[in-house]
Amino acid sequence: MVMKGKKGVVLGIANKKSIAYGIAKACQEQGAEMAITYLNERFEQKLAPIANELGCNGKLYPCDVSKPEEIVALRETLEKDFGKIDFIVHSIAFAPKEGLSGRFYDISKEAFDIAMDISVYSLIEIVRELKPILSENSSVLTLSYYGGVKYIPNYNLMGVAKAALEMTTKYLAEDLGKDGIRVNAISAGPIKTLAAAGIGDFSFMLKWNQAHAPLKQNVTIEQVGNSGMYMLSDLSSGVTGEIHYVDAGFNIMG
Ligand code: 0WD
Repeated sequence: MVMKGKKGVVLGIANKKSIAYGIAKACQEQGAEMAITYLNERFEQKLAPIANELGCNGKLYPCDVSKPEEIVALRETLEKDFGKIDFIVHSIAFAPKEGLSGRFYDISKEAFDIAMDISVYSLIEIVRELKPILSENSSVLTLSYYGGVKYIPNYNLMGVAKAALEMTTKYLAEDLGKDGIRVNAISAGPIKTLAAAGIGDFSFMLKWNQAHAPLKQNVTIEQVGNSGMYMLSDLSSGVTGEIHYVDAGFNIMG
């Protein structure tokens, strides 16, 4: 029970296929206590049974990261519930559809700003707002993808956002290390989720990854969940600023 006594918050569960659900489940199985958040009322009802299953005990809160006041409200609620928390999972990304297929040079400034705001800036804002309630031995985890390092067909705008997110992880790790806060990212292989459905020809990405990855498989949310749990636990106490690949080895291939 490596997460026994750990308390935290998980942002980015849309349903039971979400990567964040895999991470939350692994943490719960290892003894963690947590709150989870939902984007808007459309997700609230769907998430109620999931929150129950994860043992959240009613700790299911709204948090649309594009609304700063909802992040502030989340801190106040978490402080009442837990006092201090030990981990944050940021498993959130969004880009308007026009940024996820077609010609890259057609991307509008508006789409670019939205993608960077929700997928990158939100990590900085969440960490800053929740910092007063982060314990001195806490861990923050975000989710990236290889399309932020190399060209991947149709990943387009999200590739630029993931590149920014990976550097944000490193600069945050340096800045917060002195406060005992670790910040890491998992770069997961492609997984069929709601967010993935927005990416043009995603099924080709899955086939390509499976065919070319050393392990000849696509990863599951259980595999990403277990690695995420390690990053949030004291087992990884010497690790920060790391982009850890959980992709069946795909990234090593030439
Ligand atoms: O292949 C994949 N699925 C991979 C995903 C490979 C590698 C990385 N990732 C990343 C994604 O880019 C994202 O950062 O993992 C993270 C989680 O994505 P997911 O689990 O694939 O997708 P999903 O289950 O859809 O959860 C992402 C959620 C949103 O779901 P929808 O489908 O409604 O966009 O992010 C949340 C929302 O629940 N989200 C927000 N949460 C708060 N405020 C916001 C927002 N403004 N926008 C989206």
